[in-house]
Amino acid sequence: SEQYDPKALQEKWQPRWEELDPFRAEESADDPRPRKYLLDMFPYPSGDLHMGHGEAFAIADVLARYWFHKGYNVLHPIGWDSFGLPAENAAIKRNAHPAEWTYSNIDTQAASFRRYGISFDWSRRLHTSDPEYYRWNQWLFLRFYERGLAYRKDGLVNWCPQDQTVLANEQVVNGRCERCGTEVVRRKLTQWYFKITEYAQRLLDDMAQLEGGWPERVLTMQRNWIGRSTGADVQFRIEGREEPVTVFTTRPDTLYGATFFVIAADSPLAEEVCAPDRRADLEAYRAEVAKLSDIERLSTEKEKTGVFLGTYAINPVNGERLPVWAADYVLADYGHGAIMAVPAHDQRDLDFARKFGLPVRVVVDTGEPDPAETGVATPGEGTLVNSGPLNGLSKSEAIAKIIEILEEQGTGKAAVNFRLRDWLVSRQRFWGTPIPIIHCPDCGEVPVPDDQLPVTLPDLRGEALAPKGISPLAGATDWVNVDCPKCGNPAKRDTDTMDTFVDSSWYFLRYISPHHEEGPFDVERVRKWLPVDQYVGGVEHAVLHLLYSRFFTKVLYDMGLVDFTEPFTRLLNQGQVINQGKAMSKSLGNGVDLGEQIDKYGVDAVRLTMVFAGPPEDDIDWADVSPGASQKYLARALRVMTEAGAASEPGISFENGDLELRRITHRTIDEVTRLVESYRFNVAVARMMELTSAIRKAIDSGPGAADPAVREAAEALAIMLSLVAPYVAEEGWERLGHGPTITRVPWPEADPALLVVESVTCVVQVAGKVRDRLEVSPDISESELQALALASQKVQAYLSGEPRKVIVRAPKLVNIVP
Ligand code: ANZ
Ligand code: ZN
Repeated sequence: SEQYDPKALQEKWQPRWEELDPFRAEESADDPRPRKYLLDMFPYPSGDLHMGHGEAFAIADVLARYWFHKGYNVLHPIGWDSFGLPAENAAIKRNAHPAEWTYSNIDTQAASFRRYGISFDWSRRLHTSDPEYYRWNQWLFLRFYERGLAYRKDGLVNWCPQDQTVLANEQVVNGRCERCGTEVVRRKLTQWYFKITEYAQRLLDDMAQLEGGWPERVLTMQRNWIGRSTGADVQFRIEGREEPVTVFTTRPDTLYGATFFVIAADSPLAEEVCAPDRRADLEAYRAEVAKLSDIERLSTEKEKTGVFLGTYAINPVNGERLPVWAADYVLADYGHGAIMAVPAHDQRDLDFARKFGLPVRVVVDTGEPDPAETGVATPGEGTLVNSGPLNGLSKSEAIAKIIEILEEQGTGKAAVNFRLRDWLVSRQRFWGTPIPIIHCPDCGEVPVPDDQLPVTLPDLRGEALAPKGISPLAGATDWVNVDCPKCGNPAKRDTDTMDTFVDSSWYFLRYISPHHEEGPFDVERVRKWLPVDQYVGGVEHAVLHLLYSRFFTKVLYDMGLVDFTEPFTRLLNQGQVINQGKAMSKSLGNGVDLGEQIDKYGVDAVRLTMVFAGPPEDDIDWADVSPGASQKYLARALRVMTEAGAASEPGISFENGDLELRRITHRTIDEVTRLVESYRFNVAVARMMELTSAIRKAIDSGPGAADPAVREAAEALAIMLSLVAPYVAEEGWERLGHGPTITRVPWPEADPALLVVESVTCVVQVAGKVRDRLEVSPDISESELQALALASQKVQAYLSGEPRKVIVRAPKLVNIVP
């Protein structure tokens, strides 16, 4: 039938694609095509695909399909990030195993992806919850362990009371759990960490490789997250303590302005230096601080609190005795957990000094009023005063000078500090990768030998998974109790599982050889495909997944397993799909279901709507777009292809076709190519729509459907349209007499001869004398030409006021009678 029935087309072409398998990436070295690796952030299997997936995958598929047409050997894989809490919570609720929920959702999503017509190489499908995958998480963990990059320490960690597990710093957003929004509290626990801090400087430096390829805002977020500060480490003696205490300061120039000293209340140092008669006060205060969330602690609104510890620190440059306080506004895990307080030039210190009546001494004259009176600190530039050898210097001169002095004295040195903390990777939950370590009473931490990997999860379900604050694995006694691999005595497995961000930190390497058994990936093959040419995904991963993947890549580089240091050459962050100006949510009742939209309008109309809505980075408000209009457009497009197909044969020469339509076609090819290459996909779609109208016009009121130019235009349209509406494109291509599939047909080339816009020279006379020559289009109208001629400066010079008469002979002559 010639009617547009989206569902019929989907049911016709989906099995054909499966049979023809046109999207398989070729591994053979004989394949001469250059390679391209296009990667979508892999989905988490929580239910069916949603509108956000619909957008992200439709956008990425424009590029994948374009590259296939351009003759690249494209790798466009798919898999599932299938460990994680939602599966576990669902399992507890239904008294089931998390795998049931997980794999049934994966099946649902896989079927939806197939219907959605995304050009995946399905042969590389992976699931991170498969033992054949997580075995290599364990293998990598052990390699990190051997290199000192995985280690266990106790300390204060972020704890989510709702999810009953620890969180990495990156998973705490504004003091709340990134996943459930509950306020995070601090707990003292022994946990596993990856030493990402060892790579802080390289993570910063290598961003130079990403300039231009990654959105600037993601680079800025990573830079801020890594948070490099320069300044000095300064050593203060504390009365009654052997070892000096080091503080990190970005303002060593203000050292003479230090009037007190503050230690993080929750750091062990506070306890250690506290005078006996202050112990009780400190204990009470620490109990108060422990109740606070980080949100409260860091709030600038919050009144400053603290306790005097009954001891003094000695300023290394002038011997002054500074009272030592414990306070919550100094954080235990930043810098060295202690500071020199300079109230005149630091607002937090000033608030504290005013609250507790501590002195304020200006050491940098900034020309502003006295902070002691105004309550406003003066952190800016100025001239040093009250500072002995620094007096009269500028801030930067003083910083250089004081560092020199401290280095001479042996009491300090220039220092760099990073905000980045080590990555806490252990979790007290079930549905993740078991940590491959055995704890032996005699041997301590013993790695599980490589040939005993994977350590698979025990079979726990339902109630056994309920959060208890310790890992559910601890309850699986048969699993926990093992013989020590070293000494053979009874020992216990580590019962924590890995943060699922470990899984996603290297999955893009596993796609190259998803069933490889000799290592996490085939090193030789990876060399041929990586780094990823284009990564597409949401901006919410800016400092989580994207930072961790960069870190993993650098470690793998150091291990000699990869030959590049950045995994993703280009990154595209698509916008969100919202509705009525707001994020979709159950409570607002403004959710839109992808499956329902597809049932109603068809896959192609939904995909085209997603791509046409605006630049890929922008949010799409579903209330502002019209999938119905997209569907009507696709019906029109299919109709012109059908009519062109019925009126002429494939393979005819286009040379003698209607010149006007040929010009439009080639101009469209030229523009669409450039628009796709520059990621302006929405404008590319607009050009395709214009071409469709031009074909319609040529059929109805031009040279007619049989003209070769109509076929040429319709064939080009089919190929270009296949980037956004693959089903209509396949059907149109077939009706144009081609087959078996459009997916690998070469991208049309614009003929430069047809891009030249011809022009003619128009002579402009004033009173019979030639005064100007204009280059104009041969089909310019008389009124346009008259306006152009009168606007000419050269002509105006010979006119005073309105001419008496203008004679226009378009396009060649204008004669003006002044
Ligand atoms: C003295 C000083 C004088 C400071 C001054 C600032 C201004 P960034 O830029 O974020 O690295 N600091 C150091 N360790 C701290 C901790 N554990 N908790 C809270 N604050 C801490 O900030 C570095 C500055 O933050 C350091 O420089 C220190 O205060 C404070 F006019 O030292 B400054
Ligand atoms: Zn042992």
